[in-house]
Amino acid sequence: MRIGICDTTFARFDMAAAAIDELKKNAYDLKIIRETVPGVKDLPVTAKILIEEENCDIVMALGMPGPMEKDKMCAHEASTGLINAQLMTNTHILEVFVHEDEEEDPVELAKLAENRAREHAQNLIKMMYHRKAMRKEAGMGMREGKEDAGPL
Ligand code: RDL
Ligand code: RDL
Repeated sequence: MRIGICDTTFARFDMAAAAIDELKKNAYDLKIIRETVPGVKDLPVTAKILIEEENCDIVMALGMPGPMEKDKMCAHEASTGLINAQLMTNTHILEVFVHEDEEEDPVELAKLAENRAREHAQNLIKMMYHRKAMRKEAGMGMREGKEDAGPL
């Protein structure tokens, strides 16, 4: 399995390191190809290149939109680009974004970034290796990085 990881220098936490650590803990036969770009809007083409030129089976795109209105616009544009790249390549790109204003306290923001990266990495493992385990969680109100909402 070839797993692409793309992340940004804009982010204030090394989410890719957390994701890679979690992936390596949960699977042994994977090759990780990592690319770092300046910001979230640079992620879609990087993810597409990882799929088409580096033959990645799945990609994680990790980024941190800032707190300003223009940052949120950037994040939405990046998201749209990531969805387009998935549709163009018929390949999943897991978007792992942590908005800088999700937590006020930098310590809490770091914890959220670490946990969300790790939990999306666990999702990737389930999607690629244990599809039945993911199906078992259908409708369970799963969330990444914070506590699950849970089923109704
Ligand atoms: O292509 C170069 C940049 O335009 C690109 O890296 C942008 O994603 C950078 N960027 C912004 O220009 C911005 O206004 C980012 C943010 N906000 C942001 O909140 N988070 C980013 N990049 O990762
Ligand atoms: O690609 C991995 C995730 O980015 C993707 O599964 C998102 O759809 C997850 N997600 C959010 O990131 C979010 O901010 C979801 C919601 N909100 C939501 O409200 N409902 C979801 N997913 O099903």
